[in-house]
Amino acid sequence: MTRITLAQGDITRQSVDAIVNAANSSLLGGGGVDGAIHRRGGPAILADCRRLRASHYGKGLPTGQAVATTAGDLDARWVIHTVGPVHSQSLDRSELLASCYRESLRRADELGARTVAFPAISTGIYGWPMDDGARIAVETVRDADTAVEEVRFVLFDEQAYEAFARQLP
Ligand code: AR6
Repeated sequence: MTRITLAQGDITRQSVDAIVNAANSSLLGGGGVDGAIHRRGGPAILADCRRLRASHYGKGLPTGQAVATTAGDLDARWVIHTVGPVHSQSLDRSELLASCYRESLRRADELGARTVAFPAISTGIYGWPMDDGARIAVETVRDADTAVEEVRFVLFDEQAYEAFARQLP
């Protein structure tokens, strides 16, 4: 059974085996969580990302997939980068958002990570409504077949924290 816990604050301050990054397919950095992770984690993360682009992911990491790098100077062993979908009013991209959580946990299992911190993927720059993003995140982790012992959702502000809290019993 995976324990789901919530924390409010900056995900780059967490001590866990793996920190999940809400990246973009370039894997070369950006704003939001991605910017914060590269800033605090230092250049080793970007160096690993560049190696991935030069080898397996020449065209970038597709939406809904996940890949791991070093965590550099963060208090974690790995960063798992995943690319959330941009929210759309006309298309239902929920399955791609669910896939981010599922694929990140699959990578965590490959690595042997037991504690994993997730941000609320796609709910920032990518525009996903927080309540729906929280529902998809919690349902997907609850249904996942994983050896991860703790999934910690790290929410930046109180509104996000409350949205996730409403999804838990
Ligand atoms: N710790 C925890 N949560 C955070 C932090 C932090 N340090 N910073 C922001 N959030 P976003 P996305 C929250 O925009 O929507 C980047 O440019 C934020 O309030 O980081 O998946 C990438 O390179 C929001 O609730 O990710 C992509 O281009 C959530 O984390 C694009 O943004 C996700 O916001 C990805 O957009």
